[in-house]
Parts: sequence; structure tokens; C-alpha cells
Amino acid sequence: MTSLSRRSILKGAAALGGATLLSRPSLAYEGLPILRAAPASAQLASAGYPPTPVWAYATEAEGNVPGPEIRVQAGARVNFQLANDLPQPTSVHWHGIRIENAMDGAAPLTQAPVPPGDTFDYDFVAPDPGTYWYHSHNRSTEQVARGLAGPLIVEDREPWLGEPSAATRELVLILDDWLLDSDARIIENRWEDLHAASHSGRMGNTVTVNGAAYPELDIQPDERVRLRIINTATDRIMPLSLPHLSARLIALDGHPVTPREIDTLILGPAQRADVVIDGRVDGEARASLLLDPGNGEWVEIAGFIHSGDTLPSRGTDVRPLPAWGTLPVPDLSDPQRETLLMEGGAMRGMLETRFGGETMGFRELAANGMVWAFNGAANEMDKPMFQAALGRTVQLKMSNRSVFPHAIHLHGHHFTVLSKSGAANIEGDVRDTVLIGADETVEIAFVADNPGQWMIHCHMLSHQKSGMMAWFKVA
Ligand SMILES: [Cu+2]
Repeated sequence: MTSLSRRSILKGAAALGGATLLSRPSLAYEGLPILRAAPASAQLASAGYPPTPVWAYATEAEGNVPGPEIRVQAGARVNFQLANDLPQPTSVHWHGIRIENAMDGAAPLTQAPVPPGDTFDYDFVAPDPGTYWYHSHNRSTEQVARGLAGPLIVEDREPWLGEPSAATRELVLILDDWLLDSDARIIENRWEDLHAASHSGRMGNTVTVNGAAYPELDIQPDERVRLRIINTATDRIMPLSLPHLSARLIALDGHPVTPREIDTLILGPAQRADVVIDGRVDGEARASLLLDPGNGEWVEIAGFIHSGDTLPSRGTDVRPLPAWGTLPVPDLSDPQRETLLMEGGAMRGMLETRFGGETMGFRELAANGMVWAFNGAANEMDKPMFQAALGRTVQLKMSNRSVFPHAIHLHGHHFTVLSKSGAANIEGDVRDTVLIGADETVEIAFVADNPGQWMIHCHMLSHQKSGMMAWFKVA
């Protein structure tokens, strides 16, 4: 599609839908580059379907999904003025960045949500290399589902691409899950769906890779490519597979791991994986990225088309990524022990639970939109779940007493997985979001080295909204 026809489609969408918003004069600003959040249009579904009205980020021209790639050197500043051209207040969270608290974007804990027509200056250091993303953190069940997410890439500290047994090229793959109607419009009347919230969350029916259904990506025979895979879905856990491409995992949530072969890879919402693949040399013209939508049947969500010259083999070994060198090591000799008990959801429910300063039963909680609890409280935001002294190691035991998995995310910190629980979590991995299966317990440890008020929540955004949200304080 040419840029001209793209623009005329966008104009058409503006005339139909968000005309008032899109035609508003640009917000005045000086200095910082703009990151605009505004209604836009994107060709999510296959050719033949109309474009989908979305909400999108843009640094120039019209927004698209995913949002523009932000790429910086490790230790460099990221700075943008968020300009809110949405019909709702919003904020931007920089997921996985060990950021200063005031820049974390976790409305309303670390900042007030930015009203429509207003701006907010984000200016922070990105200390650790890796694959990250940014997304709305206000009314996020709706705003992320409408498209407000984009990649944030922090470059390796030392050269890796092009080095012996490393990849020669990288490809960012933003995976998303959309709930669309037959005209490819986002189904908008289910943001408050408590049935979905009490199960696996608001599941979509269209999975996109870089904003397109079933894209075809070029790869040369024997070419070694670093995939930076990001699950930006609001609720969908994505079991992934890259058969016949010799997939090796080299980083999780931005943090390097010793390269390991993988048959399948499970990415919960907000999790990332860096994977090295080698193009095929056996004459097959096509390979696939497969996803298990939940029924055990692998479906193709993107194709890798082999074309061009065969590249010289880089051997079978994969060069590890340069170490971070920036993360303090937890002191497990005398940690501060904390627990997180997850209860609620369909088929288990929860007992008396605190909400809004009162103790309520199941029906009253549901009437308030709450179906989940952390440590006997639903979305308790008036006081911290725990407090840690600056520099203290916290060992957090997280037990899931529900029949659904949860993707627990800590803001401002990365943590070491101490105990393996199920196939998704490997002891010793360093992450910022961890999947905890039904009736599983995972222990993690981290050094509370970042002062401030930090959210801890399920990154299944339907679960976060309906009870699985809290915060801890480091001071
Ligand atoms: Cu959850």
C-alpha cells in the first residue's frame, strides 16, 4: 500500500469517526519530541476487511499500531512529551524499565492521568539493554485493547549483532490479540465484562504480528536473525513455536539468558523473549511462527519466506548477549519475606474480601466489579502491600489459589525466579513479569533498590481491573 492511499484511508476514517479529535490543532510544545496518543486507523484484518478504528501512538504524522519504535543506547535518556488527543485521560508506562518513580506512568499512583488536550513530560534513563515496550497505564483494559502500545528497544552494551556466531539482523515482532466484529471493528461494549474478567480475561479473535494478520516476513536461507518478541495482548497467554528454524532463546524480559534451545515458548501478557533463528537450507520455501490459541492446535500467525542467496552458515553455537552488569544480586542470607496470595475467579470464588475500606461478600464484590483478591483485598490502593528499606532483598512467595494462570508484574524492578513452577518458569531466570499457573507457587527475590511507590499487578488487564492490583513501597 502506498503512503498516499494510506493517507486517504486515514482521512476517510477521520471523516467517519474521530473527526473532531483528529482535526484539533496540534498541541503547542517546545523542546521534547512529541508522543501523541490519538484515534487512528489500522489495517489489522486481512485484505478484504475494512481498516479498524484504533487508538494509537505517533511521533510524527498519523499513528499506527503498534506505536513507533523507540530505540536508545543503554544508559541514555528517553524523553517525550505525551500529548493526549484521546477522549479519555491517559498515561504511558515504560514496561520493564528500572525507571525513576515519577516517570513510571502508573496512574493514579505515580502521576495523575493526563486529561484530554493536555500533555505530560516523560524524561528518564533506560539503564538496562533489552526488549521492552510502552503502553497506556490508565483504563488500560480498554486503552491497550484499542492499540496504545509500542516497542522500546535498548541497545546492547557491547557489539553483538554481526559478531561471530551472533545474528546479522534483528526483527521486532509485536504480537497482539484483538476482539473484532465482522466489519473488523473493535467490540467496544465488553470492557466491563465480569464473566471474562473472572475467567481468562477478555480474549480476542484476531492475532496480529506487527499490526497485521498473517504477515509474511522475508528471510534468506541460513540467515541468522534475532527476533525480539513482545506479547502486548491485554489478556492472552501465547504459547509460541518456531519449528524447523533452530530457535534458541537468548533473553527473557530484556535480561540475557544462557542460549538454550526451545521447542515452545510461553509468553504471558507483557512478557518478552529474544530468540535467535536460523533460516532453513533444506529447500523448503516457507517456515512459520505458530501460536496455540488454547485448544492445543498450532496455527500460523506469521510466515517466514525464504528467498535470495544462501548465507554462509554461522555454525550451531549462538553467541550469548552481553551481560547487563547493572542489576544488584539479591542477598538470600536474610531476606525480607513477603507473601502474595491470589484468590478468586470463576469456579473458586473468594471469601470475605476487603474493598474500598469495607469487608464484602462475593455478591457485593461482584456488584463493585471485583472478582479477584491479593492477600484478601481487591485493588487495595490506599496503603502498600508491603514496605522495604532501600537496598533490602525481598523474597516474595506468590501462591495462586485460583484455577487460572496469572502474569504478575512488578514495576521498577527485575527479579530472580527462585523456585521453578511449571514449564513456564525456569529457576534463575531474571524477569519483570512471571506466569504463575493454576494452584502453583513461585518464589522470587529482588533487591529493593529503587525508591518510590511501585505497582504489583496481574498483567492480564481484565484481572488487574477486577481486583489483582496493589503496590509496594521502597524507602
Ligand atoms: Cu491474572
